Amino acid sequence: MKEMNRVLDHYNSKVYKNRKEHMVAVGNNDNNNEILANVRTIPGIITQRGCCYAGCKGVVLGPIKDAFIITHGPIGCAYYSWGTRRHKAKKGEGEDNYLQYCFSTDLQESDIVFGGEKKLKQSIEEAMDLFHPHTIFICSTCPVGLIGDDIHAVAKWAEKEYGIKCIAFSCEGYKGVSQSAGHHIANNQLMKYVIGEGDREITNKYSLNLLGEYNIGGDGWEVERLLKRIGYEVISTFTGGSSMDDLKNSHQANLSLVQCHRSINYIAELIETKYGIPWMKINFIGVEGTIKSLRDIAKYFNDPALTARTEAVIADELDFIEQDIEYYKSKLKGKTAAIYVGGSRAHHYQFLLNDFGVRTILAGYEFGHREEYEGREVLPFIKPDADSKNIESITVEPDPKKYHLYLSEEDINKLKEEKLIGYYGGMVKDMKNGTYMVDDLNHFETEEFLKILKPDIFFSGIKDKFVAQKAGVLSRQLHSYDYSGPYSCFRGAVNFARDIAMGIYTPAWSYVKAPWKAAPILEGTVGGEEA
Ligand code: CFM
Ligand code: HCA
Repeated sequence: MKEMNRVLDHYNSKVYKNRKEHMVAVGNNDNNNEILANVRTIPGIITQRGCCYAGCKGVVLGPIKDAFIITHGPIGCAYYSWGTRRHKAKKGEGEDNYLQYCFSTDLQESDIVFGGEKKLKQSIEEAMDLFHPHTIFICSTCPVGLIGDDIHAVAKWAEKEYGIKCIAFSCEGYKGVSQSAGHHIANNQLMKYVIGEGDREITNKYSLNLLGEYNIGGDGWEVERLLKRIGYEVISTFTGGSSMDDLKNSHQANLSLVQCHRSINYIAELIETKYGIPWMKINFIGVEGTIKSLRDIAKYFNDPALTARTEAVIADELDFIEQDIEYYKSKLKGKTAAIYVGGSRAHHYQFLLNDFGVRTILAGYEFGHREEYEGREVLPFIKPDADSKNIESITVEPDPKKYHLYLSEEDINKLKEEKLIGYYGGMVKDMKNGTYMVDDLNHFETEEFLKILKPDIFFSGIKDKFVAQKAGVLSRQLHSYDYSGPYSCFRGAVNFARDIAMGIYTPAWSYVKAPWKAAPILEGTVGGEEA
C-alpha cells in the first residue's frame, strides 16, 4: 500500500483520483480488491494500449491462415500489423497461407476526400486476379469510419461478383478504449458468418475447440501435440494456425477450451447457446497449470481409459523435462517478477514463474476487464458505459439441427456449480497478499514501481521494455517472446526458464549507466541561474 501511494503521490489530485482506482494492493484494501478497468486512458498519459483495429485484425483475424485480409486505410496501420505478433501457421495440402503478406488499399489524401470504396473494389479485383482467395476480410482503420465508406456493401458486391466469402469488419481504431473492442467486433462477425458452416466428418467424440490460442511462437502447436497424444481431436483453434474450414466446423466439438478469456469469451458463450458446447477455462502456461487443465478436461469427458491415458502422458512429459526443471529451479528460485501485458498473460505466466520459485510482485493488464482481474462473479455489477455500448452485442438462439449435448443437462449444471465449466476466476485469487495489481500501467508508473519494488525481471511488450532496460532491470517480452518460444505446456516451460536464466545471469543492463547520470548533458541557465 505504501509503495503504491509513493507512485500516486506524484500526480495532481485529478489524475491521482483516477489512477488510484486502477491500482489494488492485494489483500490490503477496504474495497474487496475491486479495480477499475476497460475505461478510457487519460489523454497525455503514455499508455501501452493499442487500438480496436489491432484487436480485430491483428489479434483475432490475423492468425487465420487462408483468409485474405485487406486493411482498408492509409498504409501505416497495415504495416504495423505485418508479422509483428509472431502467430505461426503451416500450409496444409491444397491450402493457402497469406500470413507472410500484408495487403492494404493504401489510401491517399484524394481517396479520403473523394471516398475510398472505388479503391477497395479495385484492390479486391487485384487480389482475385493474383491470388484467387476463397475468403476476403476487409478491416477498416480510423479514416474509413470518418469518411463513411460502406465496406459492408463492397463485401456484398465481392461475394456476388466472385462467388467468394467476403466479410467486412468495421473495426476503426477509435471504436473502443483499447484492442478489446476489436476482439468483440471480430468475434461477432465470425459467429454470424463463419462458425457452423462446415460439414467435415468428425468421428472422435473427444473433440475440442481451442479458443483464445493464437499460436504465438508455436504455443498452440505444443498444446495440440499434447492433446493429440492423449487422444483428443482439436477441430479448431481460434485462431492460431487455423484455416477457415477449421473454424467453420467448430460447432461440431464436444467441448470448447478457453485459453485467453478476454479475447474470445464472446464466441465461447455464443457457441454454447447456439450449439450446446460448454466451455472450460484452462491454462497451458506452466507445468502445474497444464497438469490441472489436462485433468479437468479428462474429468469432463469422464472415461476411465481417457483418464488413464491423460495420467500416462503427464508422467511421460514430466519425465522428459524433470532434470531441466530442477536445474532451472535452482537458478531462479527466490527471484521476483513484474508482469504487464494485454489481457490474460499477466495471469497465466504467474503459474509458470511459480513452477520455478519466482514470485510475481506486480501484475496488470493493458485492457483486461474487471472479470479478468476479479473473476466472472463481478459481471452482474459492471455497468456498461458509452464506450462499451458502442460495440454491438449479438444474441443467438439454439440451432434446431446442430445443437447437441455431450453430457446430460443435469451433469452440465453440476459441473457448472463446481465451476469446472463456464467459469473464470480471474487473476486476483492467484495473487498473494502484499502484491500489486495495476490496470493500464503507464511509462511513468513503470519507472516508479521498478525503483520502489525492484523486481529482478520485468515482463512486458516492445513499447515499455526500454523503460525497464534503461532502469537497469532485465526485460523479456511476453507478447512476442523476443523471437523465442514455444513457452506452453511442459516442454515450453523449459524454453521459458532457459531464456529467463540466460537473462538473469547476463545482467548487462545493470552495468549500463545513462550518460546524463555520469555528467550533465544540457547546459544553460534557469531564470538567469546556472542549471
Ligand atoms: Fe489474449 Fe493474446 Fe493476451 Fe490478447 Fe494481445 Fe497477444 Fe497479449 Mo499482445 S489475445 S489478451 S490482445 S493472450 S496480442 S496473443 S500478447 S496483448 S496478453
Ligand atoms: C497489439 C499486439 C501486441 C503488441 C505487442 C507489444 C502483440 O496489441 O497490437 O506491445 O510488444 O502481442 O503483438 O500486443
